[in-house]
Amino acid sequence: MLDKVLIANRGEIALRILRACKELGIKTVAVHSKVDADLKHVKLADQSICIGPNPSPKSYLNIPAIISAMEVTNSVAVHPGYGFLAENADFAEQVENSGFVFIGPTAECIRIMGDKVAAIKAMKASGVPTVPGSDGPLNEDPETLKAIAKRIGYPVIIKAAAGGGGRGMRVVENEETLVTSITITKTEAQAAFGDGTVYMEKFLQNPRHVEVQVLSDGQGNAIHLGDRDCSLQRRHQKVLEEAPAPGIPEDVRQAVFESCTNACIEIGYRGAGTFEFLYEDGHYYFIEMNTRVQVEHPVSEMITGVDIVKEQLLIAGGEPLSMKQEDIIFRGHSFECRINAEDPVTFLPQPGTIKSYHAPGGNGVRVDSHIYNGYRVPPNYDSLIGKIITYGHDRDSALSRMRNALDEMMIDGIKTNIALHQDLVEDAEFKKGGVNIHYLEKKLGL
Ligand code: MV4
Repeated sequence: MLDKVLIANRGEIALRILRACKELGIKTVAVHSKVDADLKHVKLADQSICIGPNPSPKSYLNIPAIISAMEVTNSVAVHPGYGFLAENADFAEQVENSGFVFIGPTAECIRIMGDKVAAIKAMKASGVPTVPGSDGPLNEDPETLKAIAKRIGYPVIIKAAAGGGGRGMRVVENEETLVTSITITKTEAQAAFGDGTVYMEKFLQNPRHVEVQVLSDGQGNAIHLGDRDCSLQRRHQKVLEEAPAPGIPEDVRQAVFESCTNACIEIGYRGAGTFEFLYEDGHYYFIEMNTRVQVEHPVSEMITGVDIVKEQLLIAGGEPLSMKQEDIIFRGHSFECRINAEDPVTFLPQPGTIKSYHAPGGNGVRVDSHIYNGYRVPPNYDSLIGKIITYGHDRDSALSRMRNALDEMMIDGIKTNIALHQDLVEDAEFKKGGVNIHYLEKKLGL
């Protein structure tokens, strides 16, 4: 068991990690920037250290400062949360080379998944269904490129191997614009990521974003915690998620779950991970793997009873997975609304002081948030200030609990997106289940 864990993150996920550590009797170290000294988890941690000024590159992304903090506090492991250094292979490598435990997969695994071409190749080899595509990086020969696109069929999408999460992509409708589009995407990828490698996929017009949560111990054991539907997004920012993904044929789902756990074993995956798929017309297509705990992990916890962050800590401590797939009982339905400090019309971040806060409650309602009365939301970081998660025996009851929870939640002093969520939970199409990735942006008139 890990003795002392340093939490290299902030906000709600830092508090989430702190709670899991405390449940397991693990000592905690909080690291924070100057403006974050009053964060809730900083107050609750056994120890805390200021690692630098407010800009993330000088604090939460400052690798030497974080490793130094581990040294001076005698921490044995670091939990990176999500964002910041969570998927930085160099960080994982330096942590391990300094004799500490990185709570996550090996640096090698992070590096493979960070290279989308390598990730797709590894997944395809393990039997995970992928998007019809170039099966590797694109070269410069116009005739070869045209032949690949012709085989796949237009429209196609050109993606940067170093991209992901919606960065470095371009849709191509026909052969006339193919070669120039590839050249532009390569140039942009080189400038943005220092790597101009690009690949081609069939462009799926109206897919859903469905992802599969896995846990794997790196000792030959892997399980899945089912899927989540994260199609409600705006500009690649997820807004409202649910588990399970509604309306997918059971045999198709089970086959893809099994391919994910097989892939985990084959690549020696360690920790919590997420396989991202596009789902269209009854088929799953793998697009990326996330090698971290995700914002929306609670909906999977609600329908399985598994504490994903506790499992991450146990796996990092060297324990083999304590449960088998048969032990995982899927029950009911869960939704998560991400509460952001943002303007409801412009979606611009709205930092400021929370004058008054009342959290919702009741049966099947969970709130993961670090905010409190008098807390000042700083302008330097992501605008996520909390998440409301509800559970119900079925989709309708989980949704009606969410409706009540949103009505109960009161945040005074800053603008939030609560009203947007209140609108969404009443939306007729969303209530039916299964809207695609374009639904929210279309509804918002974008
Ligand atoms: C796609 C696609 C359609 N076809 N790939 C955007 C984020 C990145 N993770 C992958 N993305 C997409 N890849 C093919 N072959 C459409 C998207 C996409 C998207 C995916 C998931 C959630 C929201 C999205 C919004 C726009 C485009």
